[in-house]
Amino acid sequence: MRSVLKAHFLKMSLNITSPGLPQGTYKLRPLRLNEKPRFTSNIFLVFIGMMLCFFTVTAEAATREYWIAAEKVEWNYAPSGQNLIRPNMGLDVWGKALVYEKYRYIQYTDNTYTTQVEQPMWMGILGPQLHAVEGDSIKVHFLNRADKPLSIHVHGLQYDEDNEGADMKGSGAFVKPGSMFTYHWEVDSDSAPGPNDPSSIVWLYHSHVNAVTEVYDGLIGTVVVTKKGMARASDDPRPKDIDKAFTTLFLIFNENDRKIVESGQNEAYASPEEAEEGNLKHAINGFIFGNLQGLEVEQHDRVRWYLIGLGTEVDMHTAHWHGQTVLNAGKRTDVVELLPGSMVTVDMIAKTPGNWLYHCHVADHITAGMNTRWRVVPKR
Ligand SMILES: [Cu+2]
Repeated sequence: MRSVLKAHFLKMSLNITSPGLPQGTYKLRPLRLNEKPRFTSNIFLVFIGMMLCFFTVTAEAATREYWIAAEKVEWNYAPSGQNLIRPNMGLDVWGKALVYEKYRYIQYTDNTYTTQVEQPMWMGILGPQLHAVEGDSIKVHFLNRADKPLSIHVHGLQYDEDNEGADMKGSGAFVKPGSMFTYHWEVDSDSAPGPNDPSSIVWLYHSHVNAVTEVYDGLIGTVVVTKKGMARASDDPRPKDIDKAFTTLFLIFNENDRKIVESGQNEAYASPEEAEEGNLKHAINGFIFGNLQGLEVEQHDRVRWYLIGLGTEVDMHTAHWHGQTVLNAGKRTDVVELLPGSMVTVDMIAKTPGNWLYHCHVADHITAGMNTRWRVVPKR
């Protein structure tokens, strides 16, 4: 992750907003009746006050800049080739084809689009997670390196029609192969955590030229907005009151009609019905049957989970943690409901060490592999 700040503003404001007055109590002296108010000095003080306000506001707002390309990739739903939850049951029909031709959003360090920003393993097929603090702006320089027009449509942030990335409104809604578009989004108080939210919340972004197809393509990512005053530092917009955060997407990727990469572990399907089912990948972050790895925390860590649901009418998911409860908008639970388009942020403090199941609680989805594990290790 890389974010660019208007550093010169920050520096200036830090100097000005640190008046260096000694600590103590200051009393305002009322004017005596016959005393003439000292307008010059009062106006000067008001001016200084306004300048302080102006620079304080400016200091808190940053422009976070990101470089993202859409690219065609080969995606493997179970890189281990195994059912890591119930090994003796195998991958069933869902293992007959594992590698498909897909698309992803990939983050680069700068406008040369040469050095990829590494993502943790557990993010899987998700595009980069963008971060901002309430009051910030986000600029995304989007390069379409794929073979069809694509876009980025963001949920929850503020934008004008040119930056909607959808509905055929301007060039940002239809970025042709080989072309670029820079999206400008504002992160105001209507995009920030509300009264019942924790210190940060998650928003979704996805391609929206043909939204249905492009979500199944894999063109999905997230934005996390931190409440004003809750960021770790001016150059680190992540919330300061948590130790670790994970983002998990519950989506049944419909791979019917998509190209199965021949080099994958594919076998012939026995029937069209079997093919139909086998091409429905019941995935968490694009992995099935425990192949999503790396959800690991230390005991007593304050952990935030950003949950996303997408898909169609079969995508009624219920994310369930073993070994732990979460706080969802002030309510205690260990199951969170997700419908297509859902964005939910919940918190836990990791309590009991163990290698715990984390799965969708819908019976059909358990059978089809929408499960993995999260691990709590003793404090090092
Ligand atoms: Cu489910």
